[in-house]
Amino acid sequence: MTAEDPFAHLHDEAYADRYATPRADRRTLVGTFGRPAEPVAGPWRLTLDPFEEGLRQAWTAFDDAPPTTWTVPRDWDPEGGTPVPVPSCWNLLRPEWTHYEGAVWYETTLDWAAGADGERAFLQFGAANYLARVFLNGRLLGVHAGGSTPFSVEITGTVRPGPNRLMVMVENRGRPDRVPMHHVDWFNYGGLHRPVTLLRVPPVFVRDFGVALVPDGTFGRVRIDVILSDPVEGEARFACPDLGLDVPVPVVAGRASVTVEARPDLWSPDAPRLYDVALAFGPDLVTDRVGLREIRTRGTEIVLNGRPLHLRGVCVHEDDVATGRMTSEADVMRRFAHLKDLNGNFLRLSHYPHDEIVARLADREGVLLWAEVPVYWAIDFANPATYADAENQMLELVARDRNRASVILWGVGNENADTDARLAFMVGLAAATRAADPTRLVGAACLINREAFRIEDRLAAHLDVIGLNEYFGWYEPDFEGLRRLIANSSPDRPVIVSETGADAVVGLRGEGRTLFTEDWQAEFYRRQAEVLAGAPWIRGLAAWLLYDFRSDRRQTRLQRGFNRKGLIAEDKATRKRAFHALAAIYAAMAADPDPDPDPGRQNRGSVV
Ligand code: GCB
Repeated sequence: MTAEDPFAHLHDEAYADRYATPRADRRTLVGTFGRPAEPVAGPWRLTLDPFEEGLRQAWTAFDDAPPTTWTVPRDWDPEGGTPVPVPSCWNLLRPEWTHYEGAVWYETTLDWAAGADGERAFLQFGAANYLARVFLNGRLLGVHAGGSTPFSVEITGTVRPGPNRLMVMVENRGRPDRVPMHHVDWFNYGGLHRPVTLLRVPPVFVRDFGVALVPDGTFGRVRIDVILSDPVEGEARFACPDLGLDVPVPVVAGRASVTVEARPDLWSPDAPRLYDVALAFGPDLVTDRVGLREIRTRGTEIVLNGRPLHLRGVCVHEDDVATGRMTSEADVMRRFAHLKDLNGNFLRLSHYPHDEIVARLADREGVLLWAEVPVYWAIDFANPATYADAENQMLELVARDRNRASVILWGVGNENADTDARLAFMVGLAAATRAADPTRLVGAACLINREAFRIEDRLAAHLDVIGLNEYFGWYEPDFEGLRRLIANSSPDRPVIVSETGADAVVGLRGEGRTLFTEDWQAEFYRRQAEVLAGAPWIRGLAAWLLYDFRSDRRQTRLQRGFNRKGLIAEDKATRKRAFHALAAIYAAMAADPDPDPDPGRQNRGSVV
């Protein structure tokens, strides 16, 4: 488009090509690590832009001039936007926005006061669903894909003292090439649903800082990994006062890895011991609070700190009737309290990365976590761009949560048909995940052969833990298939039932297998538990799921836009009968957690 031809943009369908770079991805992600993060508090305004006129017409180049001074008409001005809070999901802010999927513009003024000489500054976004383009003073600073992981853009050099115009375009269309694709069983909330903050750092700074127990069975070595912003040489210093550690860390070409001897109290759900750690490089100082533990498999067992572990869990979506995907500490602590009342020790964070505070609080509270990326159902496995997106989301998640002891397993996929393209995709993703983080297990929710009734998925050979999603007794009328599946399967590695469940409407009662009744949902869990007890290689259960959640696939008079498999209704308060049934099952499991240990195991320790 030129200034001379106000109509050229109407005929330019390649308009988005001008806004494809620079990418904001895992390479540009800056860990906060205890540095003060200033909230970009707004006020923010939001404008819906279903046709992406903002890109077509370059709204980002507009100045603040009032309409009385315009020489040509405009289709956007900052005053036209609706004041909105950030973070938030736009769907819940106005009734007419509930089902809006498309582009919006967030706009605010960033007031800037320069800091120390040479200081660099970054804007950090906790998450933006799905595609975000960040413009400061009309300049595109970064494009990020993926709705649930953090990203940063550097504003040094673009930001000026005084007011700066910050515009963020967020677009959340369901598309077949995205991760997830358009067809999912949850609600596609849009927007800046996690905090936006400003981070100031020295000219050369610590981008990434990992601290983990070396998983070699000795429980006596701690590895420290550091990545700096620039390929410099020098020496960093690592300290952990409670372990008596204060050691030099030589940096070569901006990277460092050292292993030190230490005898930490190991982190576990019963004793979630955390240590304060710090790393200094020049004027930069980063800190964290980490648990040190070892998670591995041994035959068909999952082993935490050398002791077999049985996972008593429940899946949970990040969904709230009032705030959508936006979460809070109180919401997370309520989840943990419900898990405790279920006599559980494990949450599967379905089906995408949840807010960073979840794993931080789980570290503190001693909750075990399965964290995953939304490689869900029939995503475009043959598309290299889709793979790159999935891998980037996974590596951003790993970078964000690598120091969280509570995260024991990375989930690389959920219920994906076993095609060649999917196998290549998932094997690559599992390998990339392991390479980025050798201190956790890699798993996925796998498939069942529904004719031969056995666990059969070529991906299983590439995983540490096989996830099994099964709904015998709900989508299938009885449990016979599950009995056969158990009799016909002899996996050589641990299996977790990564989902099983039944819908129930609060207060609906009935005899026998009357679907959607609280009675059948409760009985379903009792029968499931009986049958699953016959499989010694099943090392955990993640019931589907803690709370009812919004899903537009669910439109019967009983569902009314909600998946009703919650043990608790969407009010996050009303417990269904199945809640108590599962609590009793888990109480019994906790009392006798490992009735049939792996026969190959030599020394049986006590069970966590
Ligand atoms: C599944 C999916 C989960 C669904 C659930 C259901 O297997 O993994 O996302 O919500 O079943 O309720 O059908």
